[in-house]
This record gives sequence, structure tokens and C-alpha cells, in this order.
Amino acid sequence: MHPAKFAKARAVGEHETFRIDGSSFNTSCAQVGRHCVIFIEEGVRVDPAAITELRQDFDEVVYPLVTDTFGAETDVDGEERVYIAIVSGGGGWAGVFDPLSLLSLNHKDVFYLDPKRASGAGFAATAAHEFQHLVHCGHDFDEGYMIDEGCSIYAELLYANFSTKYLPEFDIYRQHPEVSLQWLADEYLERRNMGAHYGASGLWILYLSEQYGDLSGDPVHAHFIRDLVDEHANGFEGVDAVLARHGYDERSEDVFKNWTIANYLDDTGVNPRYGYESIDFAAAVPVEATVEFNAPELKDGSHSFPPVTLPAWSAAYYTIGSDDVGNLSYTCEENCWCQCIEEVNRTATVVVSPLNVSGDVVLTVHAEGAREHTREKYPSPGM
Ligand SMILES: [Ca+2]
Ligand SMILES: [Ca+2]
Ligand SMILES: [Ca+2]
Repeated sequence: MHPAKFAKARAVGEHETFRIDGSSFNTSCAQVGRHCVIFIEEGVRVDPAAITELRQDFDEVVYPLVTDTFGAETDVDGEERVYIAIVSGGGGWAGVFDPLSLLSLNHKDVFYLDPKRASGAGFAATAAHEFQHLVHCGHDFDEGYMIDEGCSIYAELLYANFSTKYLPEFDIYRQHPEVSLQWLADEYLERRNMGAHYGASGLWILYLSEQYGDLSGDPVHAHFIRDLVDEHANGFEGVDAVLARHGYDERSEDVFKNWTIANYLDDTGVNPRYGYESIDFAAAVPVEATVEFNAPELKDGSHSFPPVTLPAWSAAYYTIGSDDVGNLSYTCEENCWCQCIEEVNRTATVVVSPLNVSGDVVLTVHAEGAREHTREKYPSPGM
């Protein structure tokens, strides 16, 4: 029997206590919608019009969008409506989802919004973000930040109909490609590189959706992201499992390489894998270093850039200017990856990444006459 049969419908004015972060909040029910029931902390004043707007937005847009894209919420409490509690957490957050609220502390399908944000833009977008976390937790409670926060940023983007006006994180990440796509717990807890990590994670999910999933235009893959949320394996392992299930040969490492190029170029005209269709970026990605060769220096020459220390799954970009740019080749040490992204006029752009290890990366540019040297140093397998 469905637990909802036991639940009594919530009524306006009813009291409820929510516990979060070691604090208790006494709230009362402000509005009951079709898919949500909104409680507000007692003594906190919020413009009733903002609450009405939130209820309507959640019922008509957020709930159908999030459940269709990411899956249904786990109904732990027998109440068919999602609890939205508006409480003054004071932690600087616009909204919070606490897995403990779902699993033990309150035993409710609940997320929290900050009353101070009620009058500003993005109240319902934050609801989309937090509701995605609630859904994701119900399907895979121990998924990491890269996938889970990436899906929440993607939820905000869908809610905003691909307007990036309120998502500066994408360009923050593009200004900091030295930040790892992997979002580890210590960085999250110390709140280091937050904007860049949110941006990288969101772009990663958007890229998967556009290239392999929901936004690819192929109805066979229309629920790729929902499958990703439902996949119990975490991080890249989960992505690999869903790529395999959808019949793709590419795996996370292949996707990551093209993704670093897409973030720089954003030009699907060069290669369908080298850009985003649904968004544009405000500014160019900065390059780590640049070098200029004059034609006479090219003969038998090579140039090694100074080492740059990079974490796993990050990238750095270089530009090389030369009259003879078509006759340059590029190498970096074992385990690292480099690729020429484009040659325009007399400038080549090269991306490097240490892929799954962190360490010093050295990019070396070789002129045509130096190719024999390159072969000696980096013999091809079987030669
Ligand atoms: Ca419920
Ligand atoms: Ca998991
Ligand atoms: Ca997972």
C-alpha cells in the first residue's frame, strides 16, 4: 500500500519542527500546493506574494522539470507533496539540502530556502537546485559532488531555459581551468574554488547531456541524465556505466579530452564535440603561456615551456605563434596528454592535461626539423 494513504494532508497554519545543522526551527505551514507544502520559520517575515510565486513556479515548472529530468523523489514520509522549509540558516547559503533530513533527522522529503533570497531573482531556481539534490539522494545517496552538484547546476540552467544570466560559475571555471573537474571532499568542506567547481561540474553534466544524452536530439538517449542519477556507481565510474548502457564506446577519459577543447573553443562548427549548442560564453579562456618562434629559429629546434603543476582532471592551454605553424608538433611526458586544438593564421593553441594523476606537466613544441629527435625520445610502440 502506498504510504501516502496514511498521511494526513497538511493544512495552512499547522506547526512543524525541522532540524538541520544542529539547530531546530519551529515553522508553520504557509501554503499548500499541488506538489509542495511550504513551511516558514516562525517570526520570520516573508512577502506572501513571493511565497505564492514560489508555490506556482514549483508546481508548474520546477517539479515536472526536475522529476522528468532526474527522476522521482523518494517518498520517505508518505506525504505526496515535497516539503519546502524557509528557515534562516545564517550559513550564507541560498538553499540547502541535508541528506540527514531525508534519511534520519526529520525523515521528510524536505529542502530549505533562505528567506533573505525570497524577494530576489533565483528563488525558484534555487528550489530546482535543492530539489535535484533531494531526488539524487533518494536514487544514489553517496554520489560525489562532481555529479550531484553538476546535476543541480544543470537543473538551474534548465529552469532558466538556458539563460546563463544567473550562472556566472561557468565563466568562473573557464577562467580557472587549472581547477580539477574532480571535486574532492576537503575542497568542498573548506569551500575552496567553489565557483570554479560548480562551473566545471555543471558544464560536465551539460556536455554529457548535449553530446550523449537528453539534449542530443536522439530520443533513445532522452533519459541519459535520469539513468546517470539512478546509477549507483559514483563519479567517472558511474558515467562510464551509463555511456556503456547507452551503447557508446567512449568513456569518461575520452569525453574529458573533448570537453576541455569544448570549454576553450565552444565551436561545434570545427567539430561537433568541440562546443556547446545551448549556451555561449562571455569571455575567452586564458592561456597558461605563449611563445613566439621566428622562422629561422625553427630549424631543428624545440621549446619546452616551464613546468606547470596541475591536479588530476584539470587542463592548461598554450598558444604558439610561428610563420610555419603547420610544421610544429607537440609532446608532453608520459601519462600526460596534449593536443593541438586549432591553428588559426599563424597561431596554434594546444591543450595539456595530466589526466588522472596530478603533477608537473611540461609541454614541448618541436619544429619540423626536430622530428627525428622526437621519435628517438618518444618511440612508437612496436618500432
Ligand atoms: Ca514525500
Ligand atoms: Ca553511489
Ligand atoms: Ca551515481
